[in-house]
Amino acid sequence: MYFTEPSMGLGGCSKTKPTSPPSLASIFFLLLLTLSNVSSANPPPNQPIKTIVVLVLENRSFDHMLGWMKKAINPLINGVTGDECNPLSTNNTTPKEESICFTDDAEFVDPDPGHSFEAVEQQVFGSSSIPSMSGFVQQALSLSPNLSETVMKGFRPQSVPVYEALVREFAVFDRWFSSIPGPTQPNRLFVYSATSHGSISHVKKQLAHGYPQKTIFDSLHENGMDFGVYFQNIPTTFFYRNLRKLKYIFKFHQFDLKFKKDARNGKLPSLTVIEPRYFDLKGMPANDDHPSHDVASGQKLVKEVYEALRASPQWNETLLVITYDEHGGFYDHVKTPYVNVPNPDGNTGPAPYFFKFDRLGVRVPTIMVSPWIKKGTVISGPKGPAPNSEFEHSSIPATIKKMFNLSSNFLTHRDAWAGTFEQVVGELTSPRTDCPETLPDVTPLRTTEAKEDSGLSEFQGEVVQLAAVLNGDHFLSSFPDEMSKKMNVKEAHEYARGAVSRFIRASKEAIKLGADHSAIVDMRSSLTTRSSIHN
Ligand SMILES: *[C@@H]1O[C@H](CO)[C@@H](O)[C@H](O)[C@H]1NC(C)=O
Ligand SMILES: *[C@@H]1O[C@H](CO)[C@@H](O)[C@H](O)[C@H]1NC(C)=O
Ligand SMILES: *[C@@H]1O[C@H](CO)[C@@H](O)[C@H](O)[C@H]1NC(C)=O
Ligand SMILES: *[C@@H]1O[C@H](CO)[C@@H](O)[C@H](O)[C@H]1NC(C)=O
Ligand SMILES: CC(=O)N[C@H]1CO[C@H](CO)[C@@H](O)[C@@H]1O
Repeated sequence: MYFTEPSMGLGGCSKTKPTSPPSLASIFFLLLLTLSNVSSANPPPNQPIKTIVVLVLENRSFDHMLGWMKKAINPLINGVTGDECNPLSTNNTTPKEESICFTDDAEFVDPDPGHSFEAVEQQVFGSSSIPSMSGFVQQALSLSPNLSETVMKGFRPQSVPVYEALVREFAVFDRWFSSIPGPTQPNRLFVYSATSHGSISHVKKQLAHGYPQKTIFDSLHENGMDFGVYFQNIPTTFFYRNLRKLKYIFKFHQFDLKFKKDARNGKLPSLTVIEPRYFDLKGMPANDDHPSHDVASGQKLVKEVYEALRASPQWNETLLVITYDEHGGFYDHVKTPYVNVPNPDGNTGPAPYFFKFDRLGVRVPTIMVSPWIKKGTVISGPKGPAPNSEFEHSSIPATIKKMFNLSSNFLTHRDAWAGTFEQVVGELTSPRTDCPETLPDVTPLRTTEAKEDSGLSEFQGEVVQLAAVLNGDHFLSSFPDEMSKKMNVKEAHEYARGAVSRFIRASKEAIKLGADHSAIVDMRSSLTTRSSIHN
């Protein structure tokens, strides 16, 4: 916070040694900065939104979460009827009767359906050469007999009562796709950078080292606008290397300590990112919706976030975006776009697929909330900018750029192409006053306790490796694999929490010592005590 970009013409100040708490001089300085922002970012006059809040949950398809809302809530929603079926095998020799159709009895799901690049390829294409959405059952069957039914189940609206209320009251997007037909990490990278920098899978080394591409956070910063990441276990936004820089360290806040407080005090930044809990603990269950985590915990998180925003003095200027990184292996009936989707940045995926990033992933649930949204809104495809533009995760940076009139360039060809959603708040002439103050209570779907002594999922393993890099433990010989193999969920949570707070503390120290704002603190393993700073 105390340092500014040399590009803003205030470079000399980055050498001043700030004190903590902020001195009068630095407060004055912040004021100056705020004033100078007015000229650097010019929000279009008739655009009411000043704060965009983004919450990305994990691994569920649109039909799985919201498909049945067509029947129960709004026939305009492109959901399911129950006539959507997948054959046990997509080869022509299997008789038609041998198929599984979509049902409404989704419950607590364990284990986790397939959603790697290969698995999604099979789900989307089956045995045809264009997307047929016919291979979900076959792919699930190849993992376990029970899973084939699991992937063909959707939640009854009353099982996800918070979404039921939000879909009735606000907007549902029924044509929003994940950015690539693959797993979590590359899709998450698209959300704030419109590319995965060539990754189609979880590339552990690159994740731990941090991805190099520019992010929408950097664009906001260039335009003198603020952002904040409210995290629960560990900010996965640290997978972008830039976000580890000293200049951004004050943007990271513990959700439990700060989110409600900042909402209450009207202090939420222009882009507010909420990261769910990725570790499932007794009394503190994971709320990222990832199987086997209970979606009821995700519903509770959404309720908590909504109610805090609804009560905030910023409510009338806020747009909340809730989406899912990818479909998690669950069936969806909408064919994935595969023609003329632009490659973001010239990168292609690795052998054997050499994926050109020229088609999108499976449709995911997206809900938007704001008092500027008409009750019961359903939004399908976007209106441009290209004739074949679609909503996908890159729509988030694209819309932030547009709504906040950022002068920075698009991040890649993909956000330049992705549909923008500012029209969702463009229909009313004044904010609604009838939005509910509270959302329904949620009862857990899972009847057992969290298994905090179980081994880590792939994603949790990556989070531990990120923590190891932050903590300087990646130089140890046990890195990367052994370390996360030995830990159970509870230990991993404690390790990650310790690493993050140590990294943030050391970064703040480095700032006090006058380190360059674009440096990243390089911790030594806690076995040694010193840390160093490098660019
Ligand atoms: C957007 O910003 C540009 C400067 O980058 C400015 O010329 C323009 O007037 C702004 N547009 C609106 C609608 O405020
Ligand atoms: C087609 O699928 C059936 C059932 O899974 C299997 O028994 C059969 O071998 C397959 N045939 C071919 C040609 O792949
Ligand atoms: C499959 O379902 C049956 C009956 O519901 C259960 O007994 C069995 O443990 C399940 N198998 C797996 C691999 O989940
Ligand atoms: C939001 O706008 C409505 C309508 O103008 C007004 O009644 C309400 O008090 C405003 N709420 C806040 C928190 O400013
Ligand atoms: C949080 C979490 O567990 N996410 C999962 C989502 O799916 C990927 C694979 O695509 C898993 O590796 C992650 O564990």
